[in-house]
Amino acid sequence: MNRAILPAAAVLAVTCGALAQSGPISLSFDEPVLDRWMYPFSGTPGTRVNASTFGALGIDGFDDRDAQFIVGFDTAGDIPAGQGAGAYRVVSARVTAVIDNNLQFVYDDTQDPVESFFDTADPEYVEDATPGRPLEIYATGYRSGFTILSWQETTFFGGPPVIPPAQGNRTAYAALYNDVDDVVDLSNNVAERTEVTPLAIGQTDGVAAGELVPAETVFTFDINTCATGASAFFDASFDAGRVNLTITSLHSALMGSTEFPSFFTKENAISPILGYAPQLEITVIAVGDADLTGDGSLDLFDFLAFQNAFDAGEPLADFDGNCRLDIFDFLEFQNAFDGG
Ligand SMILES: [Ca+2]
Ligand SMILES: [Ca+2]
Ligand SMILES: [Ca+2]
Ligand SMILES: [Ca+2]
Repeated sequence: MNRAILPAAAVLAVTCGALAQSGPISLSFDEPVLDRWMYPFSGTPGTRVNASTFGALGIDGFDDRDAQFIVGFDTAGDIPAGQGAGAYRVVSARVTAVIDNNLQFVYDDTQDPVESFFDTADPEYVEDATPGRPLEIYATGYRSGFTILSWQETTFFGGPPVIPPAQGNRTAYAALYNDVDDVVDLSNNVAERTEVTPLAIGQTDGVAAGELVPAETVFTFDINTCATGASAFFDASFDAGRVNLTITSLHSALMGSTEFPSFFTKENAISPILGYAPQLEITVIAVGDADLTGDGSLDLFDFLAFQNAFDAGEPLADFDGNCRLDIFDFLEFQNAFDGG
């Protein structure tokens, strides 16, 4: 199929003059607009200089994902907000976060099955086959009337708990977006015995899997834009003009254990100097925009860019946004091109 594209391109190559849309939009944020250690007993919500993530499994009154780390970035200045769902598709998205504690936890670069977090006496318990626990990143959801925009890093932790002192009540949480307005709290997925799929597992080149992680290790979360719920989450986020993501992990903090990750926040004095605040790089393109070269005109080079992206298996070529690359993407691209 790929070879057939070029002759078609030659036939269709025309220059349509200036376009309203601008091709791929690539953004790079050196720090978040908000970052929050989302933990019930933080005395300084939103302004702490670090944020840890850990679990509290099997303890009534506490969410399984007890300490979460929410990082938010304003996109409204670059990706026009208020366009509704389905206006943009994400080509790539990467969050980085830097560890601020030293040699406290072991690097695990793959997901662990939910059954590995069950009580060892549970009939469905399975042993964790990989040393350590992964760092995960999820979409963010809200309750108590808060929204993507109204929730702030200094917002109070929660309303009346389902189980005191703090279970099931956080105002913002790791979430699955079944739809833009159908959002599920994943903070208790182990108790609910539900397997969940993060948008990404944190990766690093600085440490081998199974080794202890030193301070200043950079973790990269390359977001799977085809993960369940990802597109609905980004639809809601771009419409609001802000992308809030939640880093969590299920390391144990029982019996005084400190064997869990802690991250630099933007408030840390070192963060602006060394670039240790959480960061986001993201590239999106308006749905139906055929100006893949982003030069404001449609011509042969857009066809070449499409073909190159298609051959490389890149999401840029997934023109109908269904997470498969096939002839229909070419047809959609050609229609968009013909439509100017
Ligand atoms: Ca903060
Ligand atoms: Ca593991
Ligand atoms: Ca172009
Ligand atoms: Ca497709």
